[in-house]
Amino acid sequence: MWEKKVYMNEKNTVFSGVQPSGDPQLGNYLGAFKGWVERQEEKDNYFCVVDLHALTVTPDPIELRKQTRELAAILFACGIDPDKSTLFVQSHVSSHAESCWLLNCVTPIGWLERMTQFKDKSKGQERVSTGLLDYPVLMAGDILLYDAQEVPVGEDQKQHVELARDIAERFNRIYGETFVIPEPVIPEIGGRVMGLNDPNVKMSKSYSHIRGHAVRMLDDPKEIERSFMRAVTDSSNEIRFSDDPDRAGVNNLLGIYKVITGKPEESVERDFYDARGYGDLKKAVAEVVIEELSPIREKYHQLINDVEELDRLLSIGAEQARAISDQKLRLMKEKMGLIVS
Ligand code: ATP
Ligand code: LTN
Repeated sequence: MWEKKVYMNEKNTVFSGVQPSGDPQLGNYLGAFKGWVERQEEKDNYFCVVDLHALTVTPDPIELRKQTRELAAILFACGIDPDKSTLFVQSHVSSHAESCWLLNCVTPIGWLERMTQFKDKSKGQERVSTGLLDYPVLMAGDILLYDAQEVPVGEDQKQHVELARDIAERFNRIYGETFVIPEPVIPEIGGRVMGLNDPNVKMSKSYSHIRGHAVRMLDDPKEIERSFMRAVTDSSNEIRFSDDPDRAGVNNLLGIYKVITGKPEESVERDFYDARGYGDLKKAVAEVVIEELSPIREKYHQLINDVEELDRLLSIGAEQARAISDQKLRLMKEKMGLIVS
């Protein structure tokens, strides 16, 4: 009876993180933030601005501090509600960096050298920081400290979540049951928004300074319209979903329209039966994006102009995160044979 009651009241724990590494873009919103907000009620949520991860590529200190606050403000503006979710900055909760060291000691180095992101980011670089190699272990700590069952991420981060599972299993095997084994959750829709200047490359905030690549979440309506009007398409003038790589531009535009309007594909295509060409499609997509992002931009400006309130919200988040993660860190230390005071 007691067990049943606990089970019925229990929500799955969700953990996800985002790096303050550039201007948040439409892909971050559709592939991540929108879903986080929509599912807040159903889950026990931890959302983290992962500033320690951002350090792996040596950002400018002033920019990093600024982008950390901006990203947190954007997340609150999207609708992350401090009464329903814990939103905090990674470096405010010291158990993240500490758990990374402990997990390093059970992670074979070969597991890290095999990571696709590490190989991509280190390719052609003369010097690569140890932090870049160790990035997935810090990420494993983020997830495992909260016993998260679900980790919503884009396709590109699936390998890192799988590594977190391997690390958790190895730790449990060596030291006894300690961690819940997490699952990556990849959104079906909005999973991959592509660059407007090159629809074969994922839209990404670290390229958001490149002209024509991204729609930044804080762009004003004129800029958003301009970006869509310049978007790369093809010469066929056919407004239909397709997996043909030559038609990736139009497919991307239709995908964005579909996620925002929530319409099924047939109905999206029907909306463009009478369109006179790609110009009409681009205008329609720009319109729904502008409508979606405008209230977020307004709320963002209110919050970012009240840094005291923003920092207050973040310190509440950090306190809530500490209450959970400190206990798990203590357990890890005990299991590993450290003297816990
Ligand atoms: P960076 O350029 O710093 O890697 P990014 O824009 O690729 O940044 P991340 O910080 O890696 O974004 O990811 C934050 C979240 O946004 C993740 O869940 C990721 O999967 C999602 N995301 C990022 N870009 C896209 C995209 N183009 N389409 C869908 N989801 C995306
Ligand atoms: N590596 C992730 C960000 C990230 C994360 C996490 C995501 C850091 N820690 C824990 C999920 C869970 C990225 O670049 N998107």
